[in-house]
Amino acid sequence: MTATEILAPKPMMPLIMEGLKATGHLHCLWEMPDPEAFIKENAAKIGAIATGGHIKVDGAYMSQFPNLKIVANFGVGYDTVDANWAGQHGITVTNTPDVLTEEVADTALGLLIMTMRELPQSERYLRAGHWAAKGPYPLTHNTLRGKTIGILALGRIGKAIATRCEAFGLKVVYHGRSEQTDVAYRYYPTLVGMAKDVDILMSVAPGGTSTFHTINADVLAALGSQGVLINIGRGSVVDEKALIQALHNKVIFSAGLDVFEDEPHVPTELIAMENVVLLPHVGSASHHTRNLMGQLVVDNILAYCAGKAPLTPVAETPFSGW
Ligand code: 8YV
Repeated sequence: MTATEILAPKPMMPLIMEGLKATGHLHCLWEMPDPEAFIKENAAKIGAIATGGHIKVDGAYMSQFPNLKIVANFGVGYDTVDANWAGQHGITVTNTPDVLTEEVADTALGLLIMTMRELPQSERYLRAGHWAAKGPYPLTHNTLRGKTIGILALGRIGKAIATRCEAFGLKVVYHGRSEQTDVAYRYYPTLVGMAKDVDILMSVAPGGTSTFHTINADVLAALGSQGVLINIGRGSVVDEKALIQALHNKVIFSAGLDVFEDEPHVPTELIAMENVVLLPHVGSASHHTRNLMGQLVVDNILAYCAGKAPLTPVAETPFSGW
């Protein structure tokens, strides 16, 4: 059967809700008096799920819907969706690449400069009245001048960050699964090897089991006491406990983090530290970019509804017809 109905398990941004409601086939699970009963009664009719990473869309979840064809994920990262399972069961997963690349790269550079030049700390200093009372904010230990940055995962966003870093005069190197022939940056086959050689480690790596705790105590030790970690990718890539230890024991100098292991919960140890800059996962968070991402979610599902190819299927689920 062609499953015509669309399920939203959790609320998403108004642009997505309105775009999907306009089909006349959207079902908002949180509005149901008995969500479980709704799923039992309507499972076979559901062809599309729109998700924003708030719930785990794993094999167990997807298998409730025998005619599910598409899971449209809000975000370029789709670590909350089991895309391998989907691919094995004829379900297409879509994400929202490209439209957020420049915004996330901008945020990464902002976070990098904030961390290196202690801008949030110096702003706090001014607001606390210390400038007038105690004199100027101390000179910062760090600067971007003469530094080398190592990018973990040189994908679309990694490359946009690299371009910006070059413009700032930084030397760029990278580590990833494989060497890329179309870039001039030096490739390091191991992360520890790269961490030893760089001043700044910039993680853009996606989440999921294959990258879980890739940045561990060994990598942080290799980065060294003058080293700075910036994470704009996914919190799960960094062993947060090891990071807290490393910051506490001055194994590394400082960190700038936009993502965390258990969002929106940020360890109190990190919040108490002066040598970290913490952002609440705002990499892509402008109206401009989030609207583009939201529209892509809608357009992927509308493509399914019209029997057309999805716009942005992920690598694990190449489209071969509905
Ligand atoms: C979003 C992101 O904040 O695209 C991603 O993978 O991490 C961000 O752009 C996130 O997807 C919102 O849920």
